[in-house]
Amino acid sequence: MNGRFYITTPIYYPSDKLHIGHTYCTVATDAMARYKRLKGDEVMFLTGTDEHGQKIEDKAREAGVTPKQFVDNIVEGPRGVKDLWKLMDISYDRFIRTTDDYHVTAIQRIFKKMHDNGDIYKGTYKGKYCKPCESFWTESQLVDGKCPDCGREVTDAEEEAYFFRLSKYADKVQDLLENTDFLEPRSRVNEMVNNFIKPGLEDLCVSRTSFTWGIPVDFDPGHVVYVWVDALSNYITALGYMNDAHDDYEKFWPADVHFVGKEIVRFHSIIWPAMLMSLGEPLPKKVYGHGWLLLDGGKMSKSKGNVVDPYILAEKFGVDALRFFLLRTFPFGSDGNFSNEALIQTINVDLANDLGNLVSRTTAMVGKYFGGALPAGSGTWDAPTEPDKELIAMAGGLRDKYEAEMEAFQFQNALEEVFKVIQRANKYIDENAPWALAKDMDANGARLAHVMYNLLEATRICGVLLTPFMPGSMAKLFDQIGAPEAARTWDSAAKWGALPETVKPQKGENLFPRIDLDAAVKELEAAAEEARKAALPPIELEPQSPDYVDFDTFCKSDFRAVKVKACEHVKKSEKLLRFTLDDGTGTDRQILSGIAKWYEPEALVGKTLVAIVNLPPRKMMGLDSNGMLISAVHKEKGEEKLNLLIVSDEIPAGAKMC
Ligand code: ME8
Repeated sequence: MNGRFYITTPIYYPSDKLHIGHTYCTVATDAMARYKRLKGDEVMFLTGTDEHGQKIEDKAREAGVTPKQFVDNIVEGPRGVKDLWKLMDISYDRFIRTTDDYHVTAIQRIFKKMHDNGDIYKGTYKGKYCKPCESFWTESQLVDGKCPDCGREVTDAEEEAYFFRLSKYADKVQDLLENTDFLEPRSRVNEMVNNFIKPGLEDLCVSRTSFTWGIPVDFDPGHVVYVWVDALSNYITALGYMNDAHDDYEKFWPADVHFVGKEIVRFHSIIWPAMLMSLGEPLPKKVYGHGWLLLDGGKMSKSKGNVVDPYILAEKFGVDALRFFLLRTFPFGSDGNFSNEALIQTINVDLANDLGNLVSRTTAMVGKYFGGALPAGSGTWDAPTEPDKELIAMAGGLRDKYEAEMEAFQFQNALEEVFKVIQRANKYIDENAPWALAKDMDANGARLAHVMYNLLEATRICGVLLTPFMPGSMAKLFDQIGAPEAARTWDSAAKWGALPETVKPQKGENLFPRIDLDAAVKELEAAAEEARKAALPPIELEPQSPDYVDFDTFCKSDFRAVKVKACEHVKKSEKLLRFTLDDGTGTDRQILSGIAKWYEPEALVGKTLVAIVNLPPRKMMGLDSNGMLISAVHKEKGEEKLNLLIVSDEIPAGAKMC
């Protein structure tokens, strides 16, 4: 009997463009949703964006737009969140934005309901707040005085606020975590219980008054709902809970699984169940906390500037190869180190070599030896050889093994099982040496046809099971091996022999071309450098000094107009120019200045500049420098820029600047 399956990704903060780390969870969720649909389940796959909070308000202000304009651009705009999911072939059924009217109304009702039942009360908030994480912390939760999630500075906060009686639910939540399979992987349970519940679960501050970009508490103007209460509730409001925009709450809630990154497990496994208990609603069946994609050992994040752009990778290597890599390479529950080399090697070894070659060799041989179609009878053989038996047993038993791994969200293991069969099939080609059999088609034609049939059939079964991971490429693979619709289904993946005997494969385009590792890595590094530069602020200025200088001290600095009589490079120095200057005294003044990077000496001759002339003389590269030329400095895209102060030629040499 087919069932229903409700799966969610976290809803993303549209404070910056998404990176490959964000893509990871959504691709995993998509593979899971497609797998369940393949099995015949009715699936609801929810994703969306979490658009409120101070961070977004601040970013919008910096960008000079309203918060709504700011999030609209990142969610709906070019190369925004929705574009990215389209590119990555993400088959979500529903997309929620927490600024959607129906969600806003539902949150106000949810907040009121918890208030009316006594679980939300008014008090004063005193504590620590981490702005980037939008999280409140108690003193005891800080690590070295800093935010335990991101390690950044926290600030003191005190304001009138509403509180949620989280403490009331501590025992029930502990029981849920310790005595059920609610939270996986199991290792995350200890972390939650020991770090958060056992030290004493305090009531949670659930409203703010210090900023406005949030859902207003409708019965107390000035308060906005804490962003996590707003965000977590998306999983039910998107189904129509306390609103009329949708009506599938009864059908899909409780969710089968929430996939979330490990740093937000706390919100999903403690706060979220407590909120649902307060609302009297059923709890989700499972929360799965996946690991992070790391870059050079650290979490990828925009604020660290170490992000990998999924657009660049997908455009270069293909969407399916990227999807496959993410789930094939890293165990879902643990952290994994992303590298361009690992990506390219996975594509070359698994996809180009093992799978791609299997398909292209087999389809080419059927074309060459049988003119494109296998003869009737190719599906059976009276005296199966050991390799026949092994290949058929492995491919025939693959679906069950794969299913067990997929049900446990072990994507890497599920793919490992599939690739064992692909590798076995490649070995089967070598064992049967079709090119040798083809030398005497009268004697060996029937055997050769059977070998080809077995190869196509093993490939087909693998293709069905790879479809959730690489939907576009597997549709092409089925066309190439000649699999009819009925041989692309979940049922057919457990049936050896679902491919018609007189199958007509079509050799087609190379599904996964081999990639030149060195060249591709160089190109990617260059693109990353470009992107890094583009992300830098266009102009960066030295902050103004907060300290006063007293007037008399300032007046002691003697700035004069000076005219350049001669200018040349200082020998053996890349930086220094040597200036001979008319300073109005009648005696030439020599100043050395480290500006060779920005100026050709000849171009400065005749110019009127500004120098401070009463600095003590200094020796540089064996030459005296008597003063300093004044320049304006700033940074553009991270690069230092310098402009000498060149003033009007009408100013006579020696004129004092004051
Ligand atoms: O947390 N590797 O949003 P978000 C793996 N709005 N996963 C990563 C990652 C990385 N390098 N970087 C980010 C939020 N993620 C909230 C969710 S749900 C009710 C509200 C994952 O955009 C991260 O772990 O900061 C999280 O699960 C998801 O991307 C969204 O992160």
